[in-house]
Amino acid sequence: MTTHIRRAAVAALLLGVSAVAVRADVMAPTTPPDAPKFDAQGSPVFVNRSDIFEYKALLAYNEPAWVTAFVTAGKLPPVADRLPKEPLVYKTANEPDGTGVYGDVMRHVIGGRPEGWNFWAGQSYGWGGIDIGLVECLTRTGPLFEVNPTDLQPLPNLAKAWEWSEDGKVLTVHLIEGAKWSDGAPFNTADTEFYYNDIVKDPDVTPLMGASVDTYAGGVYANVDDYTFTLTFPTAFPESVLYNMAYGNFCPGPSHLLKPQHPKYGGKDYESFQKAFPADYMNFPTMGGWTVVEHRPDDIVVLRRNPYYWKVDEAGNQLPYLDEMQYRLSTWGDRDVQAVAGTGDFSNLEQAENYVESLKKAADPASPAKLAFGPRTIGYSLLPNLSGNGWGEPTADQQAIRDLNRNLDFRMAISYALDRQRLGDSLVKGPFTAIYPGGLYDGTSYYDKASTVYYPFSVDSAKAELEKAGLTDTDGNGFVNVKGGADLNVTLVTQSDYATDKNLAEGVVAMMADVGVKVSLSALTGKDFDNARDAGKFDWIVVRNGTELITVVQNTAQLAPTGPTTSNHHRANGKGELDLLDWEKAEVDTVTKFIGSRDPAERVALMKTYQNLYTTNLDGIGLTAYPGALIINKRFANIPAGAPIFMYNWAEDNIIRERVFVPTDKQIGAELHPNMLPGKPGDPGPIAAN
Ligand code: BQZ
Repeated sequence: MTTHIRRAAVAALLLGVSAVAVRADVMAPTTPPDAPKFDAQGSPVFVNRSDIFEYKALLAYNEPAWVTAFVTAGKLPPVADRLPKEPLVYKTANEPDGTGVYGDVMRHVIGGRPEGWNFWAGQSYGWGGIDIGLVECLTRTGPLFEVNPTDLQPLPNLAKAWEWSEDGKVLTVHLIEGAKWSDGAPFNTADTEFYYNDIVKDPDVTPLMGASVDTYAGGVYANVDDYTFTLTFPTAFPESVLYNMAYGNFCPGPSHLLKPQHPKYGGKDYESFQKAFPADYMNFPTMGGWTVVEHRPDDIVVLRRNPYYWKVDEAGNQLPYLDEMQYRLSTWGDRDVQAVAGTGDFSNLEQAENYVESLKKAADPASPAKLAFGPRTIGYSLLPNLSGNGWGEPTADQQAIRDLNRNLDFRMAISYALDRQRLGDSLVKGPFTAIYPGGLYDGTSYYDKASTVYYPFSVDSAKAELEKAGLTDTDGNGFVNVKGGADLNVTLVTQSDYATDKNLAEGVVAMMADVGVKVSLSALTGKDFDNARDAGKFDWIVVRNGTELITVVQNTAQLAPTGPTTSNHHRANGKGELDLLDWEKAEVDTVTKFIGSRDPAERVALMKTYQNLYTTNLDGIGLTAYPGALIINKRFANIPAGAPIFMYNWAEDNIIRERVFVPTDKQIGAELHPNMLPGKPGDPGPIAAN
């Protein structure tokens, strides 16, 4: 064996890759280069969960003076009667700028569009923080970025407490008592029971983020009383389910409106159920700080404060401090532009192409906005469709591509073909982007470099692996051919709402062409993209990664195809069959063990195994990773230091908007419905006191 091959073989063995897999003309897999040093501006003030809030009754409560006019007019009960027995009380010491004052508006700009308000039947509100401010969940994880790692557990929210049985198979959950929906109806276990048994467990209903029984480790739901329920599990202590009770998952809807529309309870059919509360239906009841009172399609969505919101500050001020939220319906790129210009108030600077311009504008002392970079948590992957048994109803040509996708040589060829440095530089030059092989991110708590296998850029290695996969250019036109002689032609689905997604996808098309693989781009807007992804209608897809590859403990089940619908690129076919490859079965086994483990050292070891399986087998093919920056108008107070734009959740959750305020002398008088409150469900808009 020549020295070169021997060296490659030894390197491969050290990395746990079979020496046989490495050939003389193929570059040996290695570990990824260290990410360029990039210090996040500002770091969190780490606290324990108990430092942030508690649940307790206060002697007296306050509300904005203009709201009292509604009480005087008999349109609202007194504020004390609108609050739960023990409201959630934010502690002043954890409010960066202390007790706030009422008034003003936060003006968001977003790229999505509301489809309707039935989040529980899969309708999108348009993202960008609309749903985060309306739909509250049993637990909360966004603010965990500032929680000491030694105290890391989901924060209570609508669930104020929980405990496990001795054997770890029964979780008892205690809801906040006496909280009300924004229309005054009681919040209780009628809502959680409907959510679990008639949304999550109903195979004909899919909530917006796809929560299924697998999200809750197969739990069986039972009510105990109006404010207590249990989940009984087949395995002991699946503690990760508490993370899966946060945003996007266990966020109950108002069963008093939803249930009558559900086919099981007299509703016409499932389609009517999904469409029962269209985007022009106003004042849909929420548990969030605000409620939608106006929607001008393609123009703006306006929310007004929820007078029954169940959170207060230590001075007894009912929250939120901000009376209004606006969501200008534009594009994601425009959000950055308007935030630095001061016509918008908030942006997650996540499209790296906008960094230089945004940094330049924000650097001006006269800039209306402040910009702060966080950790490198925005990452993109190319996901090959790994289903071989019909998920997404493939044509014969598409099936042939899936069969190739399931061949490691083919996936290695893709990785070797990608110059990830050039991909990152095509977005923005400088220390921002890092070569990302895929899997867990460098710089996050479970990352282990030695467990990470990286197939680096090498055109020759890519061509050699294509040949091993049976692909050669038989007609000499520069593109490899499938059996039967036609050019292999892969369709790559990407999201057209973001310049970054398209730019990366175009980079992949060009680099694959350089090694002789023809790739055609299919750029889809928001919902079409989400639908194509969830239905398996793609050969390859470029995705912006979710929180599970950053935090591991949030949405853990989505780290692998642990259930029929948990993976983004390998789901069960129409018969519910999931044809896992051997290494996928090993991933599932590793993730399932992690979910059931309460031993920190064991969990670290399991994630090293997971990372090695994922990157050796190229489950997803990483592209690039980079830090995001939070852009917030300077007039706002109580913005926590070091708040990342994305970690356990997006910044719209992380900064705790219900505690954000604008000092009176900085308020800009931009409310569109001053001194008005949400009307009754279905009313055409907000209402005045008189
Ligand atoms: C942040 C986020 C808040 C969804 C969405 C959007 C959808 C996806 C993703 C992000 C937008 C913003 O992301 O890009 O900065 O404001 O809304 O929800 O990309 O198309 O389906 O997962 O969160």
